[in-house]
Amino acid sequence: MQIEKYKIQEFNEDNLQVHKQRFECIAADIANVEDILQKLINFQIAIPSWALGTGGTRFGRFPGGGEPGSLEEKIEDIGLLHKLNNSSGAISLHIPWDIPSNAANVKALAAQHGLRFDAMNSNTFQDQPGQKLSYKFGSMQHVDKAVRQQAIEHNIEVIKYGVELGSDCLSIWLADGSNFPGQLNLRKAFQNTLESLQEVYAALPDDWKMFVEYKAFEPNFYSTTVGDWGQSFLYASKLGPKAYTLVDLGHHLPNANIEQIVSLLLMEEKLGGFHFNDSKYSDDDLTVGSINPYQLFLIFKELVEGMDARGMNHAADLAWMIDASHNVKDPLEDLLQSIEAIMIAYAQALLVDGKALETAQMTNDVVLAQEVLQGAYRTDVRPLVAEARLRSGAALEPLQLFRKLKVRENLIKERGLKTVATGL
Ligand SMILES: [Mn+2]
Repeated sequence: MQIEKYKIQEFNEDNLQVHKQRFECIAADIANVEDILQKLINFQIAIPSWALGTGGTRFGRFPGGGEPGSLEEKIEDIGLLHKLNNSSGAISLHIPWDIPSNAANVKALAAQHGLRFDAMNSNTFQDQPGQKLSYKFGSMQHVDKAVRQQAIEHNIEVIKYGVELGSDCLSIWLADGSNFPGQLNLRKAFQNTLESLQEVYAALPDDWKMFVEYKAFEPNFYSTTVGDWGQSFLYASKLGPKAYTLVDLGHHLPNANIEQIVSLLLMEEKLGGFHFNDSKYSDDDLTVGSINPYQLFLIFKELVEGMDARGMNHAADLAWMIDASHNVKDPLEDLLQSIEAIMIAYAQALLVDGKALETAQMTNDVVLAQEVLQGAYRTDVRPLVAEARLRSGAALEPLQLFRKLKVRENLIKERGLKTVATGL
């Protein structure tokens, strides 16, 4: 399915008057509104190829219709999102779920939709058909060197696919760990993992980055070999300047202060990438901003402040990606909601009065510090985000237009009701 430009323009014209009133009302209070709008226009969030199909749990899966059955259809879906919001101009692939059979064609197709290839994701958390050795007891940590070697070679293969597609980073999440005390020698597991990562690191092209993602638990429930930011930071530090920590919002223990983690990683120049989602108990797959939007804002406030302190480009210097997979929502509608939540939190963070906050901090005025932060958080920035979309040719209200154009119904007509996205 294609969304013609004139349909977006028609929709925007119908909604323009109401939007303009709302926008002018908020813009009058913001001195640097043009600067903020440009930052919002520039900001792009990568969509992972596995978020386009209905997710499941270990209890079951209830697929929707019209899901993308091939890499080409996944690119088409992300192209639709990007057309609607102009904020999802990148795709993050997972190997082996999305092996490009013809990289040049795939790259050209993505370019037609205005998409580039963000981080490449390897997979040593499940066994593939025909795979020689099993990852049941881990991959890079495994007690058998041959299993470790297989995991290393897989990651090097992923880098090769990424080079062909124009990506420039490898994202590694390891399910490695143990389910019971005594199962693993924790020190040896760390050392084996480090040595394996070092071999992959050695195969990185000069201009590539490697992200080491951490996760507190699951699928292992006693120890995880890259379990928290401290362990990831340790690997990244030992590996070298091309290795960074990747923060996935849902991979922390309950009530962790993620904004502080982000702040310190940025300070140490070791924050590389970001996976957005939300979590209620200890899950990692809820829509970003759906449970705790204030935390998301506080994280963005640290990101903006920390990146500005180092003169970094918000849009280009960190890898931004959504990492969630749902079992009750239309995946495309969910992604539109996710992007909206991210843009709102980013816009609110850009509104924080840094000077006033610093003054409050330097005078220990705790009350004023809270007022400054919450003043930004409680501002309804939706008209700013909509204006940024309007100026870049996207839809004022992407979700509304998605429904108005009956995108899902059209995809079901094209692809059928019983398609299953690869990898899920
Ligand atoms: Mn993740």
